[in-house]
Amino acid sequence: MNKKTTALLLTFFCILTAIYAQELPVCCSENLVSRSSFTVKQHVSTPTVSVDKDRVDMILIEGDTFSMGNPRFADAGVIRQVTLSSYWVDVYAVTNAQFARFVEETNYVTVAERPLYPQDFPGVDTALLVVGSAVFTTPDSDTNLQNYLQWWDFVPGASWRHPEGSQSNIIGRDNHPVVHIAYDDAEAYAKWAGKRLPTEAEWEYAAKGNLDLSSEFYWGDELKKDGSWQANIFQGQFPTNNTQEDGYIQTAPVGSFPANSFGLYDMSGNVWEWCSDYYYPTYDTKELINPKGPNSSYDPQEPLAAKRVQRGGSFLCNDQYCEGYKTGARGKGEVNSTANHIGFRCVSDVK
Ligand SMILES: [Ca+2]
Repeated sequence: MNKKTTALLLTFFCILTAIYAQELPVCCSENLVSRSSFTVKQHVSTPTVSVDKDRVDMILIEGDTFSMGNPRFADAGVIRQVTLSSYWVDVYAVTNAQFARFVEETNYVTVAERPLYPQDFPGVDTALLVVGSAVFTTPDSDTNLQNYLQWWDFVPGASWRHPEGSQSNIIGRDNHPVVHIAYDDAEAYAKWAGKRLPTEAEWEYAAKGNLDLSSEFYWGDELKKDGSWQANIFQGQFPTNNTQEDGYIQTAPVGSFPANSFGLYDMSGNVWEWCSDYYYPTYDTKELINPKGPNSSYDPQEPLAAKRVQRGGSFLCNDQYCEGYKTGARGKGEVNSTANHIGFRCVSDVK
C-alpha cells in the first residue's frame, strides 16, 4: 500500500472513528498514529503495598498523598498534591491470553474488528470501508519526524488477533500485552473482570512508586541501570533503525523488564496504557482528592476529538521522538483510535 493510499485511509479512518465518537472529523495524534497463562512472579513487598493470595495478579497500594506532575512536560507542569484512597492495581498489562478469555466468554468484538456499514457512511466509496488498525511500519529511509504517516500504516485486518495485519497472529504471544485496543474495548474488559481502568492519578502514583519523584525515569536518573535496560523502548535512529538493544523490536512479554518499587511491571515502555480521565492540557489544581479528571476532553492540537489519557509510552519511545516513557509524561488518544502499541491494565477499589 503506497503512502498516498495510506494517508487517505488513515484520514478516512479518523473520520470514521470521529463519526463513531459523534465528533466532527479530525485526524490523529502522535499516539494513534493518534491470569491465566503466565506465572506470577514473586514481588518484593514494601511498607506501602501487599499481595493478597486471592488477588495474585494485583497489588494493593495503600492510600497516600503524592506530588503529581512534572515540569519537564508542558501539559504535566502543574504540580499538585494529590491524595488517593487505597486501590488494587494489576501487576502486568492485560495480556493476549487474558483478553482472549474475555472474548471467548463474551463474544466481544473490538472497535478495530467491527464492520463498517455503507448505510452509516452515505456517499463514501464502499471500497474505503475497510476494517483494520494502525501498524508501525519502518520507513525505507530517514524521514521528517513531523509526519507520522511515514511510519504509521493503516493495515486492513489488523486487530488484537492480528497485530501486524491479517497475515499475522498471536501464536506464541500469549504473554504479550494485548494491542489495538480502543478505550471502549479496555473498559469492556475491565467491567467483565470486575475491575475498572485507573484514573491518571492512580496510574501515575503506581508508576512512581516510592522513588525520588524528580528523577527523569521511573527507576532513577540513569537511562540504564547497572548497564541494563529497564523498559522496552526504541534504541537506534527513530524510525528507520531499531537496534533492538533491549532485545525487543515490538512488544515484549509482560514482566520482561525489572519491576518498579511497588512490584509493578512495564509501567514504562512496551505499550501505552489507557486511563479513565479525559485529556486536558493541564491539571486541575482544585481537584486533589481521588481526582477523576475533567468532564470532557480538550486537546489544542485536535480540539474536536474526544480523547482519553494514555500513560507510560511504548516500544516506540525514545528521546528523538517520544519521551512518553519518562516520569510524569502524558499521552492522549482519540477514544476509537487503535494501534499496535496501545494496551491497558486495570485497577479495582478496596471493598
Ligand atoms: Ca525495544
